[in-house]
Amino acid sequence: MEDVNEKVNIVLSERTKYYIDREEKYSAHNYHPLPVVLNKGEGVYVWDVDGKRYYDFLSGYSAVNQGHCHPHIIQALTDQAALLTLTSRAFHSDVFGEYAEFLTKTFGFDKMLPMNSGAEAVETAIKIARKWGYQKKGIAQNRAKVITASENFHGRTINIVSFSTDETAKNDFGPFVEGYVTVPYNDLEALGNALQDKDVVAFLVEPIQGEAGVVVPDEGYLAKAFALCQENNVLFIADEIQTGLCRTGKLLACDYEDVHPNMLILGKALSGGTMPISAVLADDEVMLCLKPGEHGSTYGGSPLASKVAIASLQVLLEGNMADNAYKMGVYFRERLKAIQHPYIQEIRGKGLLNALVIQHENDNAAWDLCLLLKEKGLLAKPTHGNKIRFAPPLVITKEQIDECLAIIEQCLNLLD
Ligand code: IF1
Repeated sequence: MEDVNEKVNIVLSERTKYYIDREEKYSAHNYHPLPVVLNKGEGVYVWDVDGKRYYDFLSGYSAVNQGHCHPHIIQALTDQAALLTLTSRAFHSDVFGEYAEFLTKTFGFDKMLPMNSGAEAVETAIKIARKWGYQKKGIAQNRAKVITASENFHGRTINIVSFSTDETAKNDFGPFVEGYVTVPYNDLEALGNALQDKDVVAFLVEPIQGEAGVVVPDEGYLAKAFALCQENNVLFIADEIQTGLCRTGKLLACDYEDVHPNMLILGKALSGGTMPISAVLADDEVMLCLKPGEHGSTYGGSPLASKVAIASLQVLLEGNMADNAYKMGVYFRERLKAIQHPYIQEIRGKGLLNALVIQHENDNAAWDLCLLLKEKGLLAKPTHGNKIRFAPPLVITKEQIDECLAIIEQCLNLLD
């Protein structure tokens, strides 16, 4: 492998090219991955097919908060996999109730509804909110509206992209679903005005916008938005699929403002990166609007998912991973700012959900920087052009952060 010269000149091994070419030939081109082929993960590290080790600063988009292949989670997975993986919800299992009790008591809700992908859980929350609107708020049939924020990301289904403001996510996927109102993120006046519409059943929001480039709202925004929703008898739905489960330095990002949402959506790290596990949590007044046969999924709440989710949550709680994320996040942002590199426009985030905003005349600077970082042993990916998300597993140590800061500074200096 040639060393990196001034221009980002990446030479791929024959082995790497083989795997990339095969994917290119036989799978849809719905992603543009960094040119690296991984075959092993452990803790904060992943390895490529040539045996090179990297720091993983994406963590599977915050699904691997616990670190890759956490032994306690893998043990729970393999033990249950050998016993009983799926009953469907046509029958009961001996572990789903244990999972439901653990999850609801951990987050302070009466009930949970288990799903698989994050998008499925978002869809579920919207369906429940509409039901609640018709049955409890007395809205006329098919009039329910949900308020969402501009630059949102909540998944890729047709319904969810119906309220996306990102043309790339919705272009040529119409016709779209009605019943959504968009307000600017972090704008309480706009939200207050939109809440005057009596057909509004819910406000669906990310406590920090991940895909938009780790956009942190003003201090107090979440609390005041929640209060406005309460005043107008509207459900506040927190999508904590990416910000939840210790990622931002608290168990939930909503915890920074003591907001207890009417509905909480979890996913990603709920399985520690092993399999799709998501859930919606709410109190009885909302959740019991759903009656048997009105919603479900084949794998939701399976014995396998139940045991994996219990283990994943145990690891986060018993490992005090929120505390480490908080401390390492403060340290990381302070040390990165101290570099004071001319290409650094902004560093923002909470806990270990951070983004570096690049200022550079070359539009590909963020991508080029990620290529350089890869060469130096750190994997990260740009989001929305000039922002690079830095989100390592929450088990990272101060020494490892120091090593990564040195790599980042070295690559900023290599970027021409
Ligand atoms: C992709 C983004 C991150 C999410 C929030 C729901 C979902 C996601 C706040 C849906 C999923 C993933 C999806 C993945 C890339 C990644 C992503 F860039 F797309 F937006 F993390 F920021 N709510 N986010 O972040 O969960 O159905 O994927 O399980 O689609 O490219 P999912």
